[in-house]
Amino acid sequence: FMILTLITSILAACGTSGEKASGGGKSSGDARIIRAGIGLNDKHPQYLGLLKFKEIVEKETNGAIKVETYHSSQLGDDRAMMEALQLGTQQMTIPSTAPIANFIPEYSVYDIPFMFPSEEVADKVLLESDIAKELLEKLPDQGMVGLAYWENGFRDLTNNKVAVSNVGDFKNLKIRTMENQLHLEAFKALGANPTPMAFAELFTAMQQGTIDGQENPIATIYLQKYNEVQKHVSLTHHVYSPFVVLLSKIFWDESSKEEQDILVKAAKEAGDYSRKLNREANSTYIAELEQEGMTVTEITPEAREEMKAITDPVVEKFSDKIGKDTIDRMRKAVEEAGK
Ligand code: KDG
Repeated sequence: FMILTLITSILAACGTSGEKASGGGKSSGDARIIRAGIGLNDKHPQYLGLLKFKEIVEKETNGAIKVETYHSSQLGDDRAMMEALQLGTQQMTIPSTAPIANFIPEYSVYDIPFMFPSEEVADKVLLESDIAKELLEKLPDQGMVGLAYWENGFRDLTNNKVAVSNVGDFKNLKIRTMENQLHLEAFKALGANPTPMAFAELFTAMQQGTIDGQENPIATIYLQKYNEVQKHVSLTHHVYSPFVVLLSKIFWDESSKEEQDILVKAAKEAGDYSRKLNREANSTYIAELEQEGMTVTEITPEAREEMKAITDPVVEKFSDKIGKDTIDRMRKAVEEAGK
């Protein structure tokens, strides 16, 4: 299967008439092609946002740039897709910030538990602060260009063993985390038994019981049908996950200034659209999950404080890697945004 996937993606990267794989493989007329892949499925607001991006880009470039969209990890997991962007064999992907930290350690500032207190604050920081912008500006050194921040959202915990409401309940829970060192360590500190895993493998792992649970925003839990393989959801909101719209720097450099402006504007507009959809549906999804038989547990502010106190030393451990200055500036931006 792996070999087949590899051959398929090499063929696709080369285009039908065998042009070089740099930037966008030209295959339909003279249009340059953006192959855009995500891990989530075609019901998720992220995919609907991607379709909006496609619509805007194709219209505003008069078809000079075409966007091909792939969901459900059809082009690979977050890390593999970012590597493909670096090589220029894929042009676009929209990962959570967490796996970006494997390329740029400063991104782990977004992995600090309980950094953002609300969606409003997250919006102000991500869309307006200098520090958030500077983090995007670190991407070109890694062969990628950050067009905009989108929303994955506050992450909540699901599992099959216990309705988690307190720190003690994490004990020995086998939890899948994203491929991110800080997440892994934070769950260890909470007493869980975490293991990193690609998103595409998650459903089967829960189904087969090789793990007890996972953590993702409500939209993902509902739209990926995790209720079919999970009993409990706890509204821990332990971290706010931004998405970053990433473009291959090779494709970016081959685009005119005008096209670059269109790409950025389209990413921003589609991001607003996706964010709105994500938020509108949230309370409906929670009610639906309950109706489907899951227990839904709210977390008290005291319990959340306790979780924060336990994970704070982990943050301390990572502070050199992330950069003390980056952490301080992010905290200041959060404070400012909350005023
Ligand atoms: O499309 C984005 C997903 O691949 C991913 O980032 C989802 O948050 C996610 C996870 O848990 O892997």
